[in-house]
Order: sequence, then C-alpha cells, then structure tokens
Amino acid sequence: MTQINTYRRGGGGKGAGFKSVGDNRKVASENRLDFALRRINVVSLIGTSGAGKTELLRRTHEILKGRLQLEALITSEVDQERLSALGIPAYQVCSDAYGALKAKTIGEAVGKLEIGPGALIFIEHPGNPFSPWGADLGETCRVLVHSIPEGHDQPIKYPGLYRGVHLIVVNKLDLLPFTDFTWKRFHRNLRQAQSNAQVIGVSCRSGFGLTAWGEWLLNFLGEDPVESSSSLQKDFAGPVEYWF
Ligand SMILES: Nc1nc2c(ncn2[C@@H]2O[C@H](COP(=O)(O)OP(=O)(O)O)[C@@H](O)[C@H]2O)c(=O)[nH]1
Ligand SMILES: [Mg+2]
Repeated sequence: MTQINTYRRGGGGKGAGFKSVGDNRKVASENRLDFALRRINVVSLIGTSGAGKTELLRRTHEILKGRLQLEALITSEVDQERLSALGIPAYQVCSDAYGALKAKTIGEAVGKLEIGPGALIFIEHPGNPFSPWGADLGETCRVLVHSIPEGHDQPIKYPGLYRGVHLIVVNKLDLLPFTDFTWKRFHRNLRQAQSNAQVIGVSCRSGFGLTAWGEWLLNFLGEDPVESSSSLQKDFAGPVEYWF
C-alpha cells in the first residue's frame, strides 16, 4: 500500500469556493477531534521543494526511534519510496489542483493507517498560502522547514505560510558561510509577516540542532523530553544548541 487516498491531482475544479473552504474547516475540526480521541499526533511539515523536509523526517525517525511510532504521509512518490527504502512507513497522498491537501484526504488516509495511541504522523507537503481550501488539515501542529539558501526574504513573500505555523526549522546551517543570509533580516521579515513562530536552526547534514528540534517536538506533543534527551544528546548535539 503506497497510495492511500482517492483524490487525484488536478481534480479540484467542481465545488471550489467559499462553501468548500467551510467544508474543509468542518472536516479539519472532525479530524482534530478524532486524532485527539485516538491519541494520535499529526504534524504538518511544510516548505518549498528542496528545503529538506524529507531529510528532516529521516533524521527525526533516527532520533525518536524506539520512542514513538513514526509514520509519514507524503505528496511526492519519490520521497515516499525514499523513506520506505529506509524502513520508515510512508504512504503517498494526492494534493488537489492547487497543489494543496484537503482535510478529507488526511482524515481518510490516517483512518487507514495501522497505528496505536501515541503514534506520530508527519504529513510532508509544500503548504499553499493561496489555496482556496484553507490550510487546516486538523493537524496537531504545523512546522515550516526553511533552508538557508532560500535567503531571508521568503517570510515577506509568503507571509501566510510563515504566519500560520508553530515552529520554523531553518535547515542547512552548514551552508551559512556560502550565502548572504542574515538572522537579523530574517527575524525582521518574520516580524513584518506577523509570524509568532519559534525558530530553531539545524543542519540535517551535520546533525547540528537536531537535539533542540527533537526536544521541541516532544515538548509540544506533551511527551517527556528528559526521558529521551540522553540518547538525543549523545548522538546529535553539536557543541552549542542554537535557539534563535
Ligand atoms: N547541505 C545540506 N543539504 C541538505 C540538508 N538537508 C537536506 N539537504 C539536501 O537538500 C536536498 C533536498 O532535500 P529534501 O529533504 O529532499 O527536501 P524536500 O524537497 O523539502 O523534501 C537533498 O539533496 C538533501 O540531501 C542540510 O542540512 N545541509
Ligand atoms: Mg521531500
């Protein structure tokens, strides 16, 4: 089973509009309730193509292995195959004509997963600030992966994306010396976009910052980060953890 929903790319025409936005919101609320009752955590991992979402998923699986059952719903077939080959349960879900996922798609997909209470499901998708469906899938939290080579102006180009998330993971810190990215301008632009998200810098390549990411995630999900921190720190801590 690699593809677990019935929506097809390009099939969003009929019924698009305000009614559908309302319908999506209603289904998202139903999803949220269902996930809470089943004690399932669903995390949206959004960001532009190439930011490092799949790599962050792979690293997260490494650091949380044995701690939480982690599964992934992915819009790209290539990434789904890439994660499956690494032994990470991953299933493809299709986005609509606007490149966006709908709450109904996610509700149906999660309903088909063989998971127990406490499972952690990542949904990897580009996110879409212009989607008429709205962004809500009923997820527990939204994390945006931004990468250093994207520069510091993305928050003011796509304020909707940066505003609607709980955390921004700035990936590819190892590439900082080769770019003109500055934290000062990035934060200024986040403020301009009215984003209140926390920011954590990581390098999925070197492992730097992944401890902070793992602990943030466990904290957010109401898990005890202390229980896992010894193994996280042993394997992944850099000399200093950077919280920006
Ligand atoms: N230098 C560097 N490259 C990275 C890092 N994380 C991911 N990449 C590379 O960036 C490319 C895109 O990563 P991927 O996870 O597929 O991005 P996605 O499209 O957001 O899922 C791949 O070639 C990764 O190996 C990082 O921390 N540093
Ligand atoms: Mg990917």
